[in-house]
Amino acid sequence: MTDKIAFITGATSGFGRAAARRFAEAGWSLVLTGRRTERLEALQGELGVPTHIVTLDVRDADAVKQAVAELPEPFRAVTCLVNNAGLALAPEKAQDVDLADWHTMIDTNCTGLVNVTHALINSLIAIGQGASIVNIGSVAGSWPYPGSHVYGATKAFVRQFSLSLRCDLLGTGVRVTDIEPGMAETEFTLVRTKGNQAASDALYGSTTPLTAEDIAEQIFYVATLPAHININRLEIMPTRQAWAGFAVDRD
Ligand code: NDP
Ligand code: 8X3
Repeated sequence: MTDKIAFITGATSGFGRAAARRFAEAGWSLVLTGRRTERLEALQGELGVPTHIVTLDVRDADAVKQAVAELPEPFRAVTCLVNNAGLALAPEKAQDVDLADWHTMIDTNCTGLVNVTHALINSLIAIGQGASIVNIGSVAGSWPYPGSHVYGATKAFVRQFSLSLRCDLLGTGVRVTDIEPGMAETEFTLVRTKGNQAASDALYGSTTPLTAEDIAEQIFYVATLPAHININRLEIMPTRQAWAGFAVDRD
């Protein structure tokens, strides 16, 4: 075991899986969670560092609490929590969505994230200097666009929760960062469109999106800075992405 342990939610795909590989490359021990057990097992098999896997739905507060309470002794002193598990659904306009999809985003991106934070916050404080919480927000938390509605709102929650946590954790040594990526090619759009591979390919095609590895590098960077440095927010876009102008309804 090393003295550095990262606890990563949503490690079965995208940013979370790439972050697991990045921390493993640097010799960190890992606690990896997600709902797809077979993917967690496959990742555990490839990493070559001490890795504890837990099949976990972050929406289930009791299961989250139990998973943390039952961490094997060598994995208990978590140094870095990466709150990455999340999703967007319902890319259509607000007036056309299923309410259940809004609830799923709030339950996962907001409630799930606070469930895991609450379960680990006191052990992170016990570590103190050098410990960190890295939350995965989004550009959607700051910049509105059609079809973002509740997704963007959940990421605004992640941003403000991150900043507010900084205030409460002042003096404990625990750092908090909100990483806010723009367009990145992962399974994100496949999930958002409920399995439409053509839509995902169209979004990421003919341009140069961020990769999961790009964001993993930033997660690792903020978690391994000298202990006296806290990056509060880190907004990252592909060079080939920017904002559109204001939309105007005309006669
Ligand atoms: P992926 O769909 O590739 O990965 C999402 C991960 O979240 C999966 O590992 C999934 O695991 C996990 N997850 C989803 N719901 C739950 C749940 N209820 N309980 C536990 N784990 C869950 O997408 P990304 O890697 O792109 O997304 C990671 C984060 O990055 C999300 O928070 C997303 O909002 C954010 N983001 C993504 C951007 C992008 O353009 N890709 C840009 C900005 C932010 P499993 O299904 O096995 O549970
Ligand atoms: C995901 C990035 O631009 O689809 O958070 O909202 S975007």
